[in-house]
Amino acid sequence: MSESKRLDAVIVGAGLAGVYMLHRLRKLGLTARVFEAGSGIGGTWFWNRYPGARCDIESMEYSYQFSDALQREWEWTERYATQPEILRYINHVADRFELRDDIQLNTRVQAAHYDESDGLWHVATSAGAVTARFCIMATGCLSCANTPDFEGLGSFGGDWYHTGAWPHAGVDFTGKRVGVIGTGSSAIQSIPLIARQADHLYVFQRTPNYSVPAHNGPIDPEQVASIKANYRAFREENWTHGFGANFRDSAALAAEATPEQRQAEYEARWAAGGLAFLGAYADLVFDPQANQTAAKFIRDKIRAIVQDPQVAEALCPTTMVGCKRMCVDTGYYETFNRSNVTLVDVSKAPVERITPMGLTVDGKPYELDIIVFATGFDAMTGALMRIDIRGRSGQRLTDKWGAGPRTYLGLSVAGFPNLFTITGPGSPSVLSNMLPSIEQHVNWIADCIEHLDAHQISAIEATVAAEDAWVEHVNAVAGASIYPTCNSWYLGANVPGKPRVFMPYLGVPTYVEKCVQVAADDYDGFEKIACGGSAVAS
Ligand code: N01
Repeated sequence: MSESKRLDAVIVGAGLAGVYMLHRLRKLGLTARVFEAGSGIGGTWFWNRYPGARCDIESMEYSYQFSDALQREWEWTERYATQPEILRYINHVADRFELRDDIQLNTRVQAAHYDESDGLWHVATSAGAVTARFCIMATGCLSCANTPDFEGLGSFGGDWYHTGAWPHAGVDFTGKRVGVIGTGSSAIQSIPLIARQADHLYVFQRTPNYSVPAHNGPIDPEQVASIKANYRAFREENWTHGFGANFRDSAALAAEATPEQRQAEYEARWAAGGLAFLGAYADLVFDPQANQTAAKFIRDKIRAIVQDPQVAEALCPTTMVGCKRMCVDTGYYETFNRSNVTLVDVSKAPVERITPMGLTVDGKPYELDIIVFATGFDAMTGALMRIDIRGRSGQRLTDKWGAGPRTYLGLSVAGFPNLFTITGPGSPSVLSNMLPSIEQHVNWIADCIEHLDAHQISAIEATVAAEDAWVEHVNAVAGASIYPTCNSWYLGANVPGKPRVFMPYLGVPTYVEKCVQVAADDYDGFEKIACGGSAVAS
């Protein structure tokens, strides 16, 4: 690409966010190009190909709604779609809306610098430079794999993989001694399948997680027909829920229910399966005592499933339910009844080092042929911070966010004009059904750009005051909940040295209302620069 290539917008990342952003900008008549580091589109669903990878939001909800024809015609096969099926879906969308011409694969965006003299973003990629008025980060919340810096990794004589960068050819575990490090969602999905193949599986667990059964299966055609007959209403109803998904939220409080009522409610939700378990009572994520009623219920389930009492106890979390993201599994706890599976507690004595033969914990060697790092991501900020992003006066995003991310609405950063972050920190993002949240952000950004052009405004940027107030609000809302009570990736606690700041915004409906109001109030909290350079009075 030549130095002079000039676009209206650069979009970074060709996952579900980047693909739809391109579609919206094309409809506005803008020249836009998506740059994607991978060799295919799909983002999360391109990279996370580990065994058992599937979405834990139900298929009928985890799909685009911008095209009624698309949502009526696409047929999901299972209650929870597998990674290959979702990847096929994204590719179908790219073909159906003829988006591929403007998606450049195998191209990593390395830097994006705002030049105040020309009001443009100067973007450096691994395939050359480009300039654009808008720079839109569709980089994903969980796209920067975190492989802890274990001593001796380079000396390991076997093979190792990270769940978030899985080989396309797959991995054959047959007859192998396998170690999985981590027990988050990726591990909990992959462990039952790896255990079926491996000669022996060692699970190295630092913190146990709560998981509820998926009860996955073929999608119910009658349910599909009934949703499709009134898809819009189904979406609208789901969007009124706190997590923006159909968790069958109850208004009842666990604190006010009798033990018998709670037991019946939790049993019914356990039997139905899925994350809707958290919708059982309205106070579960706000009242620690209420939360512990759900925690005890799940611990009792674990003790009933896992035959070895010591292993069962080690698998029982002591944290609040939901403060680390809840998991949804198929046969996870049952897997620990297999004779070829060993749980190794690394909470007190960590994995000391990787050796040529495997790894050691507390002086004890474990011989392994394959190590699977299910160790998660530098969430929400990692993918942005590894790009050299500089705003006004050359300010680096890494400096601005040195003590934690600061945004207005998770969409805009003061000092970085015409830079947008899709599902950025400070927005519901990972505390919501990601796909509708992506669509909401893409629509907001596209509408904003349309507004700017209709009013001869060349640039828009969050004010410091609006950003400060928003960051304070995000923290205040989180502080009133159980979320900051454990070492989760929501807080950045999984990455050594990362500032502990609660990053997502809790509460889809309040958030969406705020975004609508901001736009209706002539982009309240934003500074606008008229074409020609002067500030536009608000
Ligand atoms: O990552 P995680 P993930 N030594 O961060 C452990 C989404 N997702 O890839 O808890 C030993 O949750 C770490 O231990 P601890 C979903 O939002 C969705 O599983 O920090 N262990 C933890 O157990 C999810 O939440 C889907 O003490 C170490 C694990 O590694 C998010 O992605 C599927 C360690 C990391 O768990 C991330 O999930 C998959 C160390 N040095 C993922 N470092 C679905 O939709 C880390 N750990 C289904």
